[in-house]
Amino acid sequence: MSDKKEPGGNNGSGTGLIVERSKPKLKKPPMYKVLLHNDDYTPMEFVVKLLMKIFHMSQPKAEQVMLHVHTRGIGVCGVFPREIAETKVQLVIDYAMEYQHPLQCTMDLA
Ligand code: TYC
Repeated sequence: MSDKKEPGGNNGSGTGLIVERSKPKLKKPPMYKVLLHNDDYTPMEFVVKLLMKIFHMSQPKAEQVMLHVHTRGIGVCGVFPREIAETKVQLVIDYAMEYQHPLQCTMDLA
């Protein structure tokens, strides 16, 4: 007997019961890197404070990330689902603007 006319497959018993495979179709949300960009004007101490405040980094970790961005031009502050990444980017931009620093922050698919 052929299974061709049973799109969901059958159980070979001849009862016509369709066997459903129970593979969950839930997908993990796409994740985004939040990227900090270097510039020549924003003070190093300000960047460290911002990383501690917005990304909950320890001071040594924040100093490490700031120095990475300072020397390499760009660096990852964290990886988050889209809405959280968008919020972090806006918090960084708003905080920098409040103190009139030209610090730039963007996000990119991880
Ligand atoms: N380059 C800045 C300076 O020398 C420091 C800095 C680091 C600025 C990281 C932005 O994302 C940045 N004061």
